[in-house]
Amino acid sequence: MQNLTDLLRQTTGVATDDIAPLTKKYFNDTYGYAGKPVNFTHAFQEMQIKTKWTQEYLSATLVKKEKVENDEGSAPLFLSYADYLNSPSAGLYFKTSGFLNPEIKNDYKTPEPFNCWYAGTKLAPPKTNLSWIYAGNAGTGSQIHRDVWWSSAWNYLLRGKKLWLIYPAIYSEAIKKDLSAYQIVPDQNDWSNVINLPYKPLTCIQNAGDMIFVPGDCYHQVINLEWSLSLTENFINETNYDLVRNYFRNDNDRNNLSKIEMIIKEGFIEMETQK
Ligand SMILES: O=C(O)CCC(=O)C(=O)O
Repeated sequence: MQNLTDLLRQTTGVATDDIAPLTKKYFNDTYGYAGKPVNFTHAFQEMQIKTKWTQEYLSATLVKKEKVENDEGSAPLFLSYADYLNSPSAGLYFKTSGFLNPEIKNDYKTPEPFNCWYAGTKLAPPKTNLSWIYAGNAGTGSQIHRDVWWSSAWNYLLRGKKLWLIYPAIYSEAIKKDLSAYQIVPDQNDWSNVINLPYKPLTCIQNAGDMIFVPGDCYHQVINLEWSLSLTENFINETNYDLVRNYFRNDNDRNNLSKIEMIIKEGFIEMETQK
């Protein structure tokens, strides 16, 4: 790890902010509207799920078989959380998909700064759930990507350590044309590729209890440095609706575009009534 920490000193860090509590106004004014990535190191240290979500609890609750990524190149596996924990294969990355079961969803309340107009819409029940739980050993992680519908995300780490490489939005067009040039293959003995990328990412090591905000227009790659368990949710609200609308405009599906436009309108009306 020493090698990596030394190398990261040669990069620009993701902003860290030790404010607590985090209000919606402060978040929107400082990071949300500006689309600035940040690591909140204090505001969420005490989230109850950090202690409640033990291996025993998650094994008893996450019983649905999920498609688990396997870095050993074999076909994807379908495993419950307990199956995943019992698997001898070290390179599995367990990610929930689809709706988190209600029991798990009721274990936490989305922090107010990250309220989501799509998740909260009264127009029709959301078709997809934008919440995921991830668990994986050192070396597993998420390849370089932008988030679903170009929405923004918060990622809360319950256990472990993650390395984040987040590219400022200005590089997105160039990165999109040459994604593989930005894909780092983790090597615990040699992290030099982190500083040899064509465009330089902002970097950050996320520790348990930290919450990272990733704006929807930033490509990012995440590598687990230890066994890690995290909860992540995407959101659409007054800070980023325009980006999401652009995603649907580019997608050429008039039906989806008109649905998201109705959700945006509903979001603004809701905001007005809360004033
Ligand atoms: O924790 C991870 O693997 C990365 C999460 C992430 O980037 C995402 O959900 O978009």
